[in-house]
Amino acid sequence: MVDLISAAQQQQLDEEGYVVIPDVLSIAEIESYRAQLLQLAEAERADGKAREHADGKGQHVRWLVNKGQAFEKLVAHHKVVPYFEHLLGKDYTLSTLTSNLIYPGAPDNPFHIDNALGAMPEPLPSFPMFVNSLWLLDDFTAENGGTRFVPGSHRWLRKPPMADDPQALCHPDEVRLSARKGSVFLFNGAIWHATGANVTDRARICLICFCCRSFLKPMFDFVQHLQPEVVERATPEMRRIYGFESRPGGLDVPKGEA
Ligand SMILES: O=C(O)CCC(=O)C(=O)O
Repeated sequence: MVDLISAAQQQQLDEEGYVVIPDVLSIAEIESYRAQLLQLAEAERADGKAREHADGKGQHVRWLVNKGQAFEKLVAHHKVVPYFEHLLGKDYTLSTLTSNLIYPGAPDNPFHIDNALGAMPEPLPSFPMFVNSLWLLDDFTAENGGTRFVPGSHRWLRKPPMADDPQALCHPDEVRLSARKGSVFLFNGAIWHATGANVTDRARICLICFCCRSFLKPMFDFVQHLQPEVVERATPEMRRIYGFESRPGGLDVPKGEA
């Protein structure tokens, strides 16, 4: 049974560019994902394979569906899929499934917009191309690295200032996400956003499920790089989200080479 988006949420998505979906993850799921991510992050640091950012105070653990079966539950979660469909069309695909660990001492990061939007000429497209979702494994606050973002900035069709411009670290209309763990912060990838500084003594962690329109090139090539058992377990909906139905091809293939 699919949960429907309310008219107020649709309006908020259109005008403000984001929504917080409450109570997506249970306490047991939150604790289990958080512990798994901390373990994976530590192992990747020990192996010299860590994907660090924010002066080494931030870390991404990527390719999650190949690193634990529990992460597959995020791919087609019934409480979140309707939002992606609403914004990106029913044939949307997964671009990355990753995570962001923001450790104590992390600084404010400069604003960015997601993926290919940063390389496109202005004005940016006026319809959503990419939709990001952060699955909160801690309460997010203004102190612990709650995401900084400028509500409604997707409607400006402009890129944020370059990272070395002081205005990339401060906008008069910016807010810092304050939301409960277990909720999902879902937003148009064209919103100006960034991780905030963590001035507490505990890591702030989220899972990230980032999706795009089916005609765009995803950041991760799931079709090529998923473990065979992950593909085997995938439902038809998950296969479509992984991108198995949006590969080049079709009828117009050179003779003798099909
Ligand atoms: O973890 C966060 O607060 C923000 C993540 C982010 O900026 C992104 O996924 O593009």
